[in-house]
Formats: sequence, C-alpha cells, structure tokens
Amino acid sequence: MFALTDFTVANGATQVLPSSHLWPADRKAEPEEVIQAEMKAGSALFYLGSTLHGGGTNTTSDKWRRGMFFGFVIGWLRTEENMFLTVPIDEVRKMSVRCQELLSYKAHRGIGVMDVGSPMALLSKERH
Ligand SMILES: O=C(O)CCC(=O)C(=O)O
Repeated sequence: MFALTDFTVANGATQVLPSSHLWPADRKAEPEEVIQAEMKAGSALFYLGSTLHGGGTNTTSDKWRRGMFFGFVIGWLRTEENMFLTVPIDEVRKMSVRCQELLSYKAHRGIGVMDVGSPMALLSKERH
C-alpha cells in the first residue's frame, strides 16, 4: 500500500495484525493487537495478503486517505481482481493496447497464455 496522502489513525490508516499470517484459522484478534500503519505520503506498507489487514475507520469529516494498492496473489502471481471477468471484452477492445496489456491480455513468455498464444489475439477476433 503506497500512501498518496498522509495515513493517520483519524483518517483510517491501514490496520494490520503483525504475524497473523502464522495464526491458526480460528484465532481471533484482540483489539490491542491491531496496529495502524500511520505514514507520511510517499511511504509504503508491505504485507502478505494472508496477514490480517484492512482499512481503518475514517473518523474525520473532511480528511480523505488516498492510497495506491498493488496486490498479487500467488497462484502464481495473479492480480487481485480477475480483469477478464471484471471488464467486458467489448470494453477492452475499445482501450489502448497499453491498457489491454495491463489488464493481463499480454502474455509474459509462457505465463498468461491462451491456447499457447497471446490473449491479445482474442481482442482482434469478431464477436460470435
Ligand atoms: O484500505 C486499506 O488500507 C487496506 C486495503 C486492503 O485491505 C486491500 O485492498 O486488500
């Protein structure tokens, strides 16, 4: 999580439970175990997706917390959101090639292929 604005307790800085990725599935967090990642804009917080985490509560009425989140899920290194299902292909076809590549239509060597080829080929096919 990259802080684009200051992250404070008041504006809902990311909550993290350190080492919780090692906990048994039925282990409940105690409120005093939760820490909030207060950080200045430009800072970054790195955590495993299996570490319990989430956005805090913004208790202000006028301070927005803005962050940029990059998530990869090993399975193997996929995006958090399945863009093939999220963005209709007809919308993808209208996008720039760069956007199409970023939405995972570009294969990287043997990773992300479709029928042993680039998914970009699918974008040029006519709809049935
Ligand atoms: O809002 C936050 O700081 C946490 C974001 C988050 O939990 C996530 O996107 O996985």
